[in-house]
Amino acid sequence: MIRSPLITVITDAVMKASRALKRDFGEVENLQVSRKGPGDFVSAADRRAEQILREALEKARPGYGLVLEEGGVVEGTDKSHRWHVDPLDGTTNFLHGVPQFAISVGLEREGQIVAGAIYDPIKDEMFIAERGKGAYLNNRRIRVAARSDMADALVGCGMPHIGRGDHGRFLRESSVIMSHAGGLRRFGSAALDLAYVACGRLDVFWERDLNSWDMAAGIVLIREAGGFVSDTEGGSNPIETGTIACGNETLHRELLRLLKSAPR
Ligand code: 2AM
Ligand code: CA
Repeated sequence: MIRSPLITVITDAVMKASRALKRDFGEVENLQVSRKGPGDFVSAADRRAEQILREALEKARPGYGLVLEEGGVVEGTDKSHRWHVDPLDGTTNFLHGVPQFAISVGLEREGQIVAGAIYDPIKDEMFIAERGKGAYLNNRRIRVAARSDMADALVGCGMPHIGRGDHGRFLRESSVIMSHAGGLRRFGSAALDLAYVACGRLDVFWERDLNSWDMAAGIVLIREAGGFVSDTEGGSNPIETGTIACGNETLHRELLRLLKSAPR
């Protein structure tokens, strides 16, 4: 377990916000039957969790900037530190009462992601990592999976939906992956998918059209778990391009090769 002051700041903030989110998830399950659905309620839950995170992080580290999914960019006086905060990753799951969502908080220092946490309040799984100190799930050290054959691999992905992304491209890419992979999954929370790569549940993962708050914590988790992370073209900065591909060294390389082989 990492017991640094920084990790304590992050996990304390995340646990505080998770209590509100979990309570609200209980309500959402009751709202499914209402005609209007739980949409507005979920937006409020999202904003509430973000507010709790923001207050806790600002109190513990005054001056750090923030990049918030709901609130946008908050400039800090300390120009070398920025939090990337997703108070509810997997919003569509949450809205539909599907228990697969997470809070994700990552810290950028001088352009590098140096620490992060991804917390699944339903399964009570806290994934944490700090640069140079390893990656952990609850109190256990985690590693990416060691498989080297795509035919045995469980591949995670994110798919675009109505009004978003390039649907044709996703179909062409997933078609190539499907014909090589042991299995393909789409769980609906990119942050948790990245955490699952870090602990070896998923062998590889790719997705396009993501934002910094979806990926920041996951990037440091996977690297500290011995994995490789790039954008979908193999470039070194997923946050810049908004695309991500990751896994162990061998399967990450194979994933990039397969994506490249898909017709444009
Ligand atoms: P969200 O739940 O916080 O919106 C689904 O494939 C994944 O993509 C989720 O992690 C979702 O995060 C993320 N995502 C990022 N930007 C999105 C967008 N504009 N629309 C839908 N999902 C988005
Ligand atoms: Ca998200």
